[in-house]
Amino acid sequence: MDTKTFKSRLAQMLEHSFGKNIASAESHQLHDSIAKVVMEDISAQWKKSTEQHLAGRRAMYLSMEFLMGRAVYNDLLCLGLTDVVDEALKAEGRSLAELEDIEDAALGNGGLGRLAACFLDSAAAHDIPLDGYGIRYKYGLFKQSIVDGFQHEEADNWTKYGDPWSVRREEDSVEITYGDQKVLAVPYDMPIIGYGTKNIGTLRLWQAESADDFDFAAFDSGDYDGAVKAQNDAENISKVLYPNDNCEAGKILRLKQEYFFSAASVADALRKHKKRFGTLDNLADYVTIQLNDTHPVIAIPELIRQLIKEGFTFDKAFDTAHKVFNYTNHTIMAEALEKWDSKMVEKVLPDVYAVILQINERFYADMYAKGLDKAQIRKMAPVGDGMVKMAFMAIFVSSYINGVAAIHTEILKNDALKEWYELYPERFQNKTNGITQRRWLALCNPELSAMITKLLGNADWVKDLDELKKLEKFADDESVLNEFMAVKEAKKHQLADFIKAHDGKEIDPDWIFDIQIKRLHEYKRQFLNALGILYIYFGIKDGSIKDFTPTVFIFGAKSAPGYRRAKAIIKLINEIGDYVNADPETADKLKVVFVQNYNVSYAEKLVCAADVSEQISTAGTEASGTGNMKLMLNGAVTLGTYDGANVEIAEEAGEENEYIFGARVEELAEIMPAYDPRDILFKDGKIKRVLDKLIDGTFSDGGVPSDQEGSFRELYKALTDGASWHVPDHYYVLGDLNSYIEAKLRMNADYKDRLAFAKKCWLNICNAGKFSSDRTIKDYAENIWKI
Ligand code: GPQ
Repeated sequence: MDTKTFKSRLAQMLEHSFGKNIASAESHQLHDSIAKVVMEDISAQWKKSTEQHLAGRRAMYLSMEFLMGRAVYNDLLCLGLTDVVDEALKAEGRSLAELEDIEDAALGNGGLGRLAACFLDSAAAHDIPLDGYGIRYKYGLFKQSIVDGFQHEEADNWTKYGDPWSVRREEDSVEITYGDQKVLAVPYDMPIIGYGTKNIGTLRLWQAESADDFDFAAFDSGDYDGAVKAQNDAENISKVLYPNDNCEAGKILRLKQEYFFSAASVADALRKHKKRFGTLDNLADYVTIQLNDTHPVIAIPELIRQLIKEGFTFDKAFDTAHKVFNYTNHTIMAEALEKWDSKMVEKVLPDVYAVILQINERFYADMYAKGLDKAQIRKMAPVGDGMVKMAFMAIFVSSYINGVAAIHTEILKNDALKEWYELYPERFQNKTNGITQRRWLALCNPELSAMITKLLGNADWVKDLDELKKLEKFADDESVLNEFMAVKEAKKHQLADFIKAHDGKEIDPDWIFDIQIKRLHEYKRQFLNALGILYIYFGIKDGSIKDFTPTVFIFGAKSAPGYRRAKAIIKLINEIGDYVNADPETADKLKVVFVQNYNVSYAEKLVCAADVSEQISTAGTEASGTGNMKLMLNGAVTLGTYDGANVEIAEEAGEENEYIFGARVEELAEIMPAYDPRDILFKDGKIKRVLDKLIDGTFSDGGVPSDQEGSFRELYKALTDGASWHVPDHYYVLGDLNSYIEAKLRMNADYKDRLAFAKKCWLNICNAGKFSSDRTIKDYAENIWKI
């Protein structure tokens, strides 16, 4: 489409929808009409692609979360329409930048949901027939503001201005049955536009609605509440995203959500397959389903249940399920592995529970046949100890199980799922995560993108990130490094302006930008970063740290609303910020900024402006991480532990171009049993001085009644006594503190040689090719889905 055509169609749409023109429309009206013009434009091609996906073997990605972010810029980029639309708007005194007011589609918590979004993008770009299936939550992840240092949450009504990027497909609705309740699942389809190809994938999100109409009988008899009750109960199922990351929820509503979209998606697959072939016998030849963590594992007994209803025997249905399903594990942390109370599952889903028991029986039969020890069988059984163990059911039935980074998969095989690996070694694979370079470089960093394209002589890297390797020859080219530094500086200025406008805080673009952005979780150790800042602050003040290159420490993180210790850490970071930012003696050396409402759109600004990427989880706890890849791709060095994909980042870019510190997994296995953090606390005066600040009244943890323990004292006790961790300093914060400080100061000193530091950053960019989700998705397609 050329600018003229687009402009006239946009004007028509605005007139038709709102009685406005381009110059007079509100930003959200502009957004709505741009979307509608685009949707109209792609509709024939989308239909064609959908038919093509259905015509051959295809993969379904079942995920409780899809963290899509803002659609408009990405969709225009993928269609090659960015400049066209920008020109059309500018001609009328408007601009694409205005659409920044449009909400993110935040139907996910963090890495797991964002990974799903990157996979859809990569599959679409590379003509892989993959479609996403999830839930159309009315409210996505809460919006965060910081008030007096505390996190406040507000509902995220992301469709408040409508949802022009989705199409409601009433005709594909599915009825879902719970023990005592029937609900309608109505699909809304979002196009996933492939970059540089005609292929358009689909994200199908199910919305819960009442299966029965409004109850007029109840209404007539004066029972107004009763009249809308069924409707409310139904709609509640897709009302809100659970805001927990890496944590099991265990609630009835959550189980209902999981079953809701799993059952609807399975029914959808069967209906389409039957329509085409008239039989379900060859289902597994055409459909493969990837289960994104254990959340959709209930789809396994549900598929078996539906197939039995269609006349399959249990064994035939089980065999089909085995061929169809694969399971991705995203964590080894016990608190995130889903286990459902058997009684609850039986009550909410009686027919599905009956199938689960049959699967369990089959497990016992198979293991007896293999001659496994009885105690061992009991330990591994999908049902036992009064619980349904979703990960065990997934591994027992699926064809393939994968971890999300090399070190994570090794831990699964040798430790967390050792018995399962010994039983089925051929089922285990690694698929190191990736990110899409379309959003995380081309879209968010046009300045660096243009430079890369100019040096390479083409933009092939947008679909083949390994092309970046060719940039290594410029690693000693001063003019190239200077140009890179100028780009980085420009991105730092842009971020500083945005933070000023959005958070009211001033930062100096000439300083080092040291950034930690991710969910707030104890294992991710924002606490370590906070203590490190205090350590350095005191060091600068007492003169033991000299020539410190001025640094702004930037945090962005949401805490689960009920996660008290994580919330205490947010408050602590803000207290430390207020304290050190107010000290004139260090005012030209360090500053702490916690930005509000960190989300995909904010991430797009932050990753481009970072000099240092903080990836400091306790070794063995972060399955992969993907933020680490986004920051690397935009030319930041990693200050990180030997954990998750950091290991592979250091391997690709060279360890000399990162700052790796801290105890490794094998070391921790030796250290932890006898670890006593008080040995460090009472022997190391500098660490004690930092920790004392938590309990000496310097910081306020906020109006806690005097008979209760303050939340900072609770953090202190977690490090020394263990408190609810049972083990003191479970995440080895104090144990890694000195090595963290050493790495940080070394990095800080290295930064002074700007050219040498830029070379490290550059080599990170050159070697980021492996971390494209294009590579990951092709590996899934080839080695798991066999597409
Ligand atoms: N992850 Cl289990 C989440 O974001 N949420 C979860 O509930 C679980 C895992 C993350 C994991 O922590 C990261 O290390 C991964 O990079 C990411 O999944 C994608 O695999």
